[in-house]
Amino acid sequence: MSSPSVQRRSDYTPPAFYVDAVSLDIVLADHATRVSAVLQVRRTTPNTAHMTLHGHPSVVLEGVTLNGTPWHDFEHTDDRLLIRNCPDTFELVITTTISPADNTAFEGLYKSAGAFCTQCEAEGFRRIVFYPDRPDVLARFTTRITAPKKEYPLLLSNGNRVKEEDLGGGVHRVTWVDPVPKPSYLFALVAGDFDCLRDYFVTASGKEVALELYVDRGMLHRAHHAMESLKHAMRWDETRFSLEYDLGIYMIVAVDFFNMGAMENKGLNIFNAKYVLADRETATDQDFMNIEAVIGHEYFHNWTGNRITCRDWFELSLKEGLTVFRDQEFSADRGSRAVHRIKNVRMIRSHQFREDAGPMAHPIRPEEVIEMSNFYTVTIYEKGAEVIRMIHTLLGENRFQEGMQTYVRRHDGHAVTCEDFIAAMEAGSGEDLTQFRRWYSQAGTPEVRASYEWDRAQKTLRLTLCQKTPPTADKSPKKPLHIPVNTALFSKTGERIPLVRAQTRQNEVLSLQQATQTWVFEEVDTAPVVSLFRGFSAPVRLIHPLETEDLHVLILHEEDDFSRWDAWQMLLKKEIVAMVSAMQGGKTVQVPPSVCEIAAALVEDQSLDPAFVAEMLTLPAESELAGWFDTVPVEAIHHVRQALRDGVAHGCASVFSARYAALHQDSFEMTTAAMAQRSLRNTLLGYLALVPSGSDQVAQHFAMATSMTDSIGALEAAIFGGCSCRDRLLEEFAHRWSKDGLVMDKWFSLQAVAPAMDTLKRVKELMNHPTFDHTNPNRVRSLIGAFTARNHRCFHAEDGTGYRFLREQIELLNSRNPQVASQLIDPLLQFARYDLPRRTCMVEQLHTLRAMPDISSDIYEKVHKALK
Ligand code: TYR
Repeated sequence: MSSPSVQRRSDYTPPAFYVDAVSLDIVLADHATRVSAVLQVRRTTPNTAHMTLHGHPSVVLEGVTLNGTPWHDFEHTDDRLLIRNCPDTFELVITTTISPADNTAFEGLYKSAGAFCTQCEAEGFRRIVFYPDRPDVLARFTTRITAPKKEYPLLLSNGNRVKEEDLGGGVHRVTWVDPVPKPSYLFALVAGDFDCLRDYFVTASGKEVALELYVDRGMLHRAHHAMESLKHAMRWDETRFSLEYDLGIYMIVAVDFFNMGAMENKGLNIFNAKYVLADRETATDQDFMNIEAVIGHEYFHNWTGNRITCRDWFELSLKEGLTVFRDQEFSADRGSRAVHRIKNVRMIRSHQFREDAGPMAHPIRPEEVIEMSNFYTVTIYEKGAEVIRMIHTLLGENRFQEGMQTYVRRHDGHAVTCEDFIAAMEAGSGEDLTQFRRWYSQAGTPEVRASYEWDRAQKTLRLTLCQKTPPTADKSPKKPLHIPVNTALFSKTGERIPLVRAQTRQNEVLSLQQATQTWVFEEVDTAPVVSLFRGFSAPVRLIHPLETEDLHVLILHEEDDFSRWDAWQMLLKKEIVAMVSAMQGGKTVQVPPSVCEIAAALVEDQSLDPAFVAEMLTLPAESELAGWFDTVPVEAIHHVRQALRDGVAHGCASVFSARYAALHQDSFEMTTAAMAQRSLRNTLLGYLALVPSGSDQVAQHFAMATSMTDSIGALEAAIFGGCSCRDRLLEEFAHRWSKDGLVMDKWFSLQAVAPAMDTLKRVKELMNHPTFDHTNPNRVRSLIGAFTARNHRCFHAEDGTGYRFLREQIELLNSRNPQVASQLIDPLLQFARYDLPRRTCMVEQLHTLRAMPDISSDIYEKVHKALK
C-alpha cells in the first residue's frame, strides 16, 4: 500500500463550503443500512468551484442529487467525493449504503450487543455518509431513524424527539431535531432495547432538564450512581464555572462495545458501560470514583467542546485539556483533593513523561498527524490539563474564572483554537501569557535543577533554578518556558518561614522564565528546607538534591499533603536507586530502617486521611521506576520493589495489623470517609499478606467481604503476596461472576499482572475462557493490555516471549480494530531504553508489523516513527 499521508497544522484553510443544515434519513439494517443526507450548502470562498466531502472505502455511494436533479459531475475516490462546479447555494442529496454489522472497528455506525450505535469522533461520521467531516463545519441536524419496532423500540439521536410514526409491518420511525448547530463528530444515533432510568434536574435559572440514562435490560439497579454523578456535575458546573445546561433533555446510553471511555455527543452521550454501571457488589470504590469523573468529563464538554469546539483536530487539547482540568477539579472538590492530585501526578510521571521520551513525543498542540485516533494521548489530555492548571496557578481562581467568562462570551457557538483560548485568558485576567504559549508548541519534559545557599550571617537564602528541556523525537524547538514554581520554606523543625524579598512578603508562586534565574530571600534566620513545585505546580522533572533529613522534615511537616507525598517519593527514589545498584553489584539489598519507621508512623497517625496514608504506602509501579534509569534494569527493579514491600511488611507487621483491625467496618457506607478507610485497610492487607499467616488473613478478608472493593482487595493481596489461598479465591470469584463481563475484567487483569513467571501461559489459557471475547475492547484491554502494559517484568521477559505475544495480538487486531491495536502497541515503542537483547527483539517485532500487507494507518504511524 502507499504510505498514509501526513496532515500538518500549518496547512489549515477554512472550509470553502458551509453546511447550514443537514437532514439525515437512516433506515437501519444489519448489512444494508441506507443513509440519505440532504445538505443545505453555501459557498464561502468565491473562487472555489468544487466541494470536497470525506468518505471511507466501506461506504457505498448510491447517488448524488443537486438542487433536485441527479448530478454526475463528481469524482469519487476511496475516501473523497468531489462535487464539481457547484452553484453558490444549493441542496445536495447524498445517498449511501453501509454495513454496521460488519463494522468491527467501532468507528461510525456499528452494532454493539444487538444495538446500533455510533462513534463519530474524530473522523467516524465519514463512515456513515460522505460529508465535510471537519469540526469547523457546524450544521443544524435533523435525524429520521427507521427500524423494526420489536428489536429496536428505542430510536435515539441528538436534540429533541419531534415525531414518532408507526409505519405498519412492525416498523417505526422517530425524528429528532437538534436546535444547536454542531460539527459532525458530535452526531450520535442509538437504536436498541434498553431499560431507562429517568430523573430531572432544575438548573440555576429554574429550567427543568429531563435526564435519561439507558442501560442493558436488567441493569437499572446499577445505574443510580451514574445518575447521581450527573446531577452533581450539573450543579458543580453552575457553582464553580457559572455554566448552565442549555437543552431540555440530557441522555446517556451505556454500551458494551466501545473503543474508549465515553463520548460527549450533544445531548446524547454514549458511554462504555464500564463508566456507567456500578453497585456495591460489582464495582470497587475506585470504579465509583472513575464513573463520577467520566460522567463529569462528558458533561463538562457540553460547554468546553460542544458549544465551543475545535477549529481542527490539531486543537484537540483546547477541549480535552480544559475538560480534564475541569473534571479533576470536580473530583477534587467532591473528595480528597490531595489524593486526587497524587493520582493525577502518578499518571503524568509514569505515562506522560514516558510518551515525551519516546518516538510519539508531541506538543499538546501537535504539528503533524497521520492518524488522528493516535492523538487521544496522555499528552493532549493530562499534560493539556496541567497546562491549564498552570494558567490557573498563575492567575488564581478569580482571574481564571474571569478569563473563562471572556472565553465563553467571545467564542460560544464557534470552532476555535488554543490561541483563542489563551487570548481570552489574557483579556479576562490582564496577565501577559506571551512566553507561556510555548507550552503549546514545545514537546518534552523540562528538567528543573535547583540549588541554594543559605548565608547564616546575612540571613539570606539564594535560590537558583535552571531549566532545560531535552530534545524530543518530534524535534520541536526548546526554549525557556514560563514555569510557575510554588515554593515554601520550612525550618529543620518544621516551622514555616515566610518568603520575604525587598522587605515584603512574597507570593508563593515564583515565575521561572529564564534558563537560569536566582531569587534572594531575606529574614531566613535558620537553615531552611526548601519545598519546590508544591502541588506539582508544573509538569517538570525536578532535580533537587535534598538530604535525607530534609526529606524527613517535609514528609512530616509540609502543610500540603501532596508535597508530603512527593517528598516521600523522593526519599523512596533515593533508596530504590541505591538498592538497585547494590543488587547489580552483587550485594544483598537492605531496606533502610527509616523507611519502615516512617511507614509505621503514618499508619499510626489517626489525624491523617486514611486514603492519603494508603497512597503513601503504595510504592511506585515498576513501569514508573523504569523511567528513573537510562537502561532499565528489569529484574533488579522487580526484586528491589519486592524486597521493599517485604521489608516494610515485616518491619511494620504489628502496627499494620492493629490498624487493619481497627479499620473494620460494621456496615457498608458509600461516603468519602468510608471509602478512605477501605482503601487503607485493603492496602494494609496487601502488606499483611506477605507475613506468616498472611494467607489466612487474606482468605478471611475475602470471606467477610461485603463489597467488590474488599473482594478485589483480597484477590490482589493473594496474588501479589503469593498466598496459598490464591487459586481457591480466584475460582470462587469466577464461579460467582462468570456471566458478568465487566466484573470478570477485574479477574482477568489481576491474573495478567501477577508477577509469577508463568503468567503469560496463564494469559493465553484465559484467552480461551468462555467470558473472554476478543472482539470486545474491554476484555482485550483487561487481559492482554494489562499484561503488556502493567506487568513490566513478565512483558519484558528476557526470552522475548512477551514481545512476540504482543506482536501476534496486534497482527490479529490490526485490521479488525485498528484503534484498539494501536492502544496496545505502546510498550513495544519503548525499546530504546532496554538492554541490547531485549531491544533487538522488540525492534524485530516492529519490523514484522511494518511488513504487514494491510497495515492500518494507526499502526503505521507509530511503527514508522519508532523505527525512524
Ligand atoms: N472525546 C472523548 C472524551 O471525552 C474521547 C473519545 C475520542 C471517545 C474518540 C471516542 C473516540 O473514538 O474524551
